[in-house]
Amino acid sequence: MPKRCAILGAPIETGASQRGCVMGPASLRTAAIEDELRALGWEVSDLGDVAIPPVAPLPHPNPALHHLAETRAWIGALHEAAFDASQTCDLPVFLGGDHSMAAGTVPAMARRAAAADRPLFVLWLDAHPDLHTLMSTTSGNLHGTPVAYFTGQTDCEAYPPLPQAVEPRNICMMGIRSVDPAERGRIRETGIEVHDMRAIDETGVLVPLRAFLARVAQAGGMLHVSFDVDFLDPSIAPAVGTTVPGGATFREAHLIMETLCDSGLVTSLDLVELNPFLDERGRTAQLLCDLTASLFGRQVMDRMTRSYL
Ligand code: 4U7
Ligand code: MN
Ligand code: MN
Ligand code: MN
Repeated sequence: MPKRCAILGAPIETGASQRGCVMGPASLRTAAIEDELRALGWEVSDLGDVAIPPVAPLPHPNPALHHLAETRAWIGALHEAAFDASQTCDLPVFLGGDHSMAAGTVPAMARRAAAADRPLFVLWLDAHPDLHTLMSTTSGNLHGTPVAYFTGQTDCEAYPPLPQAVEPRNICMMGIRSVDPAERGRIRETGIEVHDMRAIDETGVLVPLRAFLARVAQAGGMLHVSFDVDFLDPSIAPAVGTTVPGGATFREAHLIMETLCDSGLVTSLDLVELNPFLDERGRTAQLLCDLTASLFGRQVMDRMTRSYL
């Protein structure tokens, strides 16, 4: 029986510092993501884009916050739509949209996992830990806050009530290379596993990834992958508003996706922060599409065994 995938667009850009992520889902569809996954033997249904009604401004004690009311509405709408999408398939793919959308998708996947009596694990591929609370962010850009919210930190009360928090020990971050002081403290307090770019230089991507996947398998967990375009080096992925030098290479990123495929553990995926306004002839959208294909089973050469350990 073919495995089923649902595609859900999340054209949200109110969490980012620059405009353009609203075009992310359209750009990934133009790169033919649906056809690619179908060619790999998956049954794919495109559920279209989520939308929100107009909202009134929401006051907040942190005057730096941008677009709190819209972002809050997006989080609520995405939570419901992502949960519904996950009920129709094995592996929903959420097309972003800025990373504040993970405040909708990840809690929805935690709710789905809890209903199946399984723990949710999160692989966070990003230059940033996105661990600001609504009080600690100084930029006020809410795409820097989803991890604080879905791990149940205080000072995120202006977001919708969290039905199901993600355990910090079930989160693994890779690619990190830009951490603000408040986030540094929160990583220490929560004990979230962080493999910064120096660690990846030292061990490669497979050592920490295999150890994490073994933990997920051992616990019988579901696995959500949140892929921020700025995880990649800006030289191969220019279409993002928050580029940081020294990111993952083309092969490091594909090897992660190929290994995730072999593990058979991934149960949902975010593709976030793609800003097509900043792209060069669609190359970042194309790369993101190819990386997704690797996660869904595309191989350079057929392999007899597909072991990830
Ligand atoms: B992204 C930042 F200050 N930490 O809070 C902030 F460095 O979803 C960046 O990972 C946040 O792209 C980046 O504005 C959010 C900054
Ligand atoms: Mn703004
Ligand atoms: Mn991010
Ligand atoms: Mn980032």
